[in-house]
Amino acid sequence: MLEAILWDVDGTLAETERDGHLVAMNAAFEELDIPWRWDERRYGELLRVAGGFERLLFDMESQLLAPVSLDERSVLARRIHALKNQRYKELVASGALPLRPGVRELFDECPAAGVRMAVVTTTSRGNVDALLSAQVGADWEARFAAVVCAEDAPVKKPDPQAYRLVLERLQLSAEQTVAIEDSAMGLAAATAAGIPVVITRSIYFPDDPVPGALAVGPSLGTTDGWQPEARPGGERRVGLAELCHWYGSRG
Ligand code: XBP
Ligand code: MG
Repeated sequence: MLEAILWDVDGTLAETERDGHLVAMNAAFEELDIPWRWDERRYGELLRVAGGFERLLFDMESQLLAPVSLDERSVLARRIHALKNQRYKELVASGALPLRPGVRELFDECPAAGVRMAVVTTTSRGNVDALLSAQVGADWEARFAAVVCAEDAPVKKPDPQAYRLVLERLQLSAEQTVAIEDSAMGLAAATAAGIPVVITRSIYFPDDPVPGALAVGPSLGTTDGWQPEARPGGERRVGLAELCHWYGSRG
C-alpha cells in the first residue's frame, strides 16, 4: 500500500528556478558589484550542477574575473549564495511564486486519505520555509511527517542520501512510497534509493530522458500528456487516485 508521497521542492512544488533562484542570483551579483549575470540559457546549463553554492563554484571555472585560489573562490561563493538566498526568501515571501497546478489539491487529498507526506530537497530549510509559509501558511510543517533539506542531507541529488534519510525518518521501506520529482537528477536520487518516481516536467527539464519513471507528464494539474495515459473520467487532474493506480500497476 502507498504510505507516503515524497515531494521534491524546486521545479516540482513551484517554478522556483527561473522565477526565483535565477532572479535572486542576478540580484546578488549586482548588489555585490560583481559583473556576472546568468541568463536563462546559462542557468539551464548550470542546473546540471546540484546546489546553488556548487553551481557558483562551477561557473567560476569559466569566469575570467574569478579569484584564482580555491579558498578565495569558496569564500566569494558563500557570500554570493547567502545574499542570493536572502533575496530568494524575500521574493517567495511576497507570494510571487505560486504552487504549480495540482500541488495544493494533492496536499489536501493525502492527509484525508491517510497518506503521509514528506519534503525531500537539496535546498535549504529557510528557502523551503519561505516558499511554503507564503503558499500554505505558517503551520505548513504540520502537514509533513518529515522534512529533509540540505542541512540534513548535505550530499546533493543525484546522490540518494536525502531519500535514504527520509525513509529512515518515516520508518518506511522504499516500496511504500512514491517520489514526485521534476528532473533527471531527482529521478536518479530517488531511484538509487529504490523509490518509484512520478515526474512532473518543469520549465528547465521539458524533455530530459527519465528512464524507469513510474509516470511522466507535464503537470499534476492536467490528465493530458501523461505517459502512461491517465484514465479517462473523474477530475481533469492527476490526483491521489491516479498516483495509487500507477503505483499499483508498477512492475
Ligand atoms: C534544486 C537545487 C537547488 C536549487 C537552489 O533542488 O539543485 O540547488 O537550484 O537552491 P531540489 P540552493 O530540486 O532538490 O529542490 O541555492 O539552496 O542550493
Ligand atoms: Mg527539482
